[in-house]
Amino acid sequence: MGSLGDVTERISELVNPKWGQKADANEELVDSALKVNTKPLWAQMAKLNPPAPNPKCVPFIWRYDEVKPTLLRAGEVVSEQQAERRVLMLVNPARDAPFTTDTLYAGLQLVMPNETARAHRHTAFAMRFIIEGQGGFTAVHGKRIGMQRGDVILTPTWNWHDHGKDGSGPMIWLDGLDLPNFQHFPVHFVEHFAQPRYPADDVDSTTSPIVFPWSAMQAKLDAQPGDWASEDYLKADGREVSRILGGSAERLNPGATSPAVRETASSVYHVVSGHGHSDINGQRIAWKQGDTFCIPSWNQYQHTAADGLSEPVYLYKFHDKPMLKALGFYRVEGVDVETLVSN
Ligand code: GTQ
Repeated sequence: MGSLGDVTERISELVNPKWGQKADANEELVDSALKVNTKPLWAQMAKLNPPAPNPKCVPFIWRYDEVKPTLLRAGEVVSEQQAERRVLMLVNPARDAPFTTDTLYAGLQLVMPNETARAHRHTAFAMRFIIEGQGGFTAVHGKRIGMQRGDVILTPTWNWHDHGKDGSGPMIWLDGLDLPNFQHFPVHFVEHFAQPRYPADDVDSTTSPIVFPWSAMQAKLDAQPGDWASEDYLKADGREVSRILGGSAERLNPGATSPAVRETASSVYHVVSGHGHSDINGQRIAWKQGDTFCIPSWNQYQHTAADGLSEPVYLYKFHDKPMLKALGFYRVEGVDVETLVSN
């Protein structure tokens, strides 16, 4: 602690700096700025206003064959009580969890027979793509939904949800959540229900607004003309599935290539069936059924189905377009910015 005189002296120095004490005027200026908790913007202008979107995350693929053995082992080693959710997070090699891209989180979740992933609710929004298994179900706010391979099931913000499984063998699905948002917005929290399961009744997946059966999605894709087709997952009234995350599925006939896209949105893709490759910013990534790969913002991407397949390739993806559009952050290369500005 200094004396009152010291404090008065220090305040007087801050309010009335004596310039020209240091040979380097710039260094003196920066020192002085730091003393009053400020920093010159001009030293960081290009970093804060970069010439192009600059995601930290990099394109990456998680091969199902490589991840699944560890996930199944977790089913033996980690009990349902130990793990509120038994998930292997898909962590981008350029960042730590929860970043799959800079805005999206993905994880592979496993439930074993007669287990309960206990009921909770949280601010984060989830959309799940069912990869494999029989007899799995998720209960969302009192509605129990049977899981079928290829279905997309939503867990809207703040809805109670628990997961379970009857029958034999593992149930595995891909979780997509907006968890990276909460690194910036400190608004995310969870509440646990008093019992492991929230009371629920069975519902018909074909009429539930939070289930998108694969059979219906495939029929829509197949009804479109052309070697490449894309369909959004939309609510009955045409809106995106949430204000944060959206989703779509694509069909690529054997040998077909999708249009090249470069957008500010990022995506997590999952290969529903077939095999092929994606060219992502000049890097070629080969994939097959079960694999999951990510495309960070502004990385140009284009998919190609392998030649000589007897069936089309189907891809699922979730993305952050609804959130970016709501905030006015969505841009796609080649589209005139002026038209977007007037929206
Ligand atoms: O199933 O509720 O992958 O709360 C991450 C957080 C799944 C879930 C995740 C979650 C869940």
